Amino acid sequence: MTDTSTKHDAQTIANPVVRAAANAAAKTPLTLLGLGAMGTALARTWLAAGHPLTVWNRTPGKAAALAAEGALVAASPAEAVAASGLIVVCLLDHAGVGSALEGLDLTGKDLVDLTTGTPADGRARAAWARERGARFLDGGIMGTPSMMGTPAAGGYVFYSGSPDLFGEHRSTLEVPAGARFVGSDPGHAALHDVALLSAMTGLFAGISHAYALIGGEDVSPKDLAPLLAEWLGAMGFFAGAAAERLVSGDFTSGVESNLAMQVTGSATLLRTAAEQGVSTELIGPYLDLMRERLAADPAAHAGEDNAGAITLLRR
Ligand code: FVH
Repeated sequence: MTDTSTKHDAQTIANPVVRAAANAAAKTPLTLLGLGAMGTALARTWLAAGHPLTVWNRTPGKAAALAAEGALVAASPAEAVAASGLIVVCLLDHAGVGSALEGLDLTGKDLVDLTTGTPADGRARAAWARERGARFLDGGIMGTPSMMGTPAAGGYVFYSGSPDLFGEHRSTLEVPAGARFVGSDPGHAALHDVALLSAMTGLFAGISHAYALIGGEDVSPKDLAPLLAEWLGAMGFFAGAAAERLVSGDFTSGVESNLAMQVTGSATLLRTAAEQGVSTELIGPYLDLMRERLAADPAAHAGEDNAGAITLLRR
């Protein structure tokens, strides 16, 4: 029996015109609502990869450049949603998504919301989409617009919700940045996103405090910068070490830097801030939490790792 598929593949590979047509045909058409900084960056990656793309933005002028690059511009959210089976939304906030999609027919559509929101926002949008006959994925973008379409930059997107939608559209969703599926609970993409953004906020707070400390001295921020980056990288071990302790419930075995020592040492951080005329508003709350943990039961907690203080935060 003749293997026609092999013959066809050979023809396709040999003929660039046939190959281009086959590539375009293989690209999933999609619609993108929202052409802010992030939406525009996402759009460019799908256009560059050859995906037929329909776009809509509340302020129409922002679509002009993308139209010149090959995007179809829809005049309304309804027209945009009708154009494709896969709808990606990247607007400022959850409320904006609600108003843009209000009253639209989503029957049989695949809706992917990349707008930053809370876990509750993701779950509410999933239920809302299900009621309207759509499959749903929530996404949390870990990256900035300039990282989209640049794999070496390390950006990626957390996804959660419909595993079927994710499986079917994974290759399209991976065009702008890597895709990490974190489960069928539609709240979990936002949970992972916000957990990492919250940790980043603490990191930025610490770096800000460090720069303020050297502010009045003959020490350049440029000289401190590599030292900060190196030290924070070395201290990144705390993420894994704290996870081990939280899972085992053991905060005392093998402790090298015990809580009593750290609470005493924190006075030095506070006195240095006072000497340098720097507010402790950024680092103070974490030092207070360690003190609270020690004060609750000094005999039990003095020898602990400071991961024990994490247990106080769920109030
Ligand atoms: N930019 C970043 O660094 C990041 C990084 C990681 C994730 N985010 C999130 O992405 C969402 C969009 O962010 P963005 O950077 O595109 O934001 P803007 O440039 O401010 O554009 C906002 C777009 O949202 C449209 N919009 C706002 N409100 C409404 C509404 N009520 N109805 C319809 N559209 C709305 C806005 O339209 P316009 O002002 O141009 O008319 C823009 O298209 C966001 O969740 C980030 O947290 C960004």
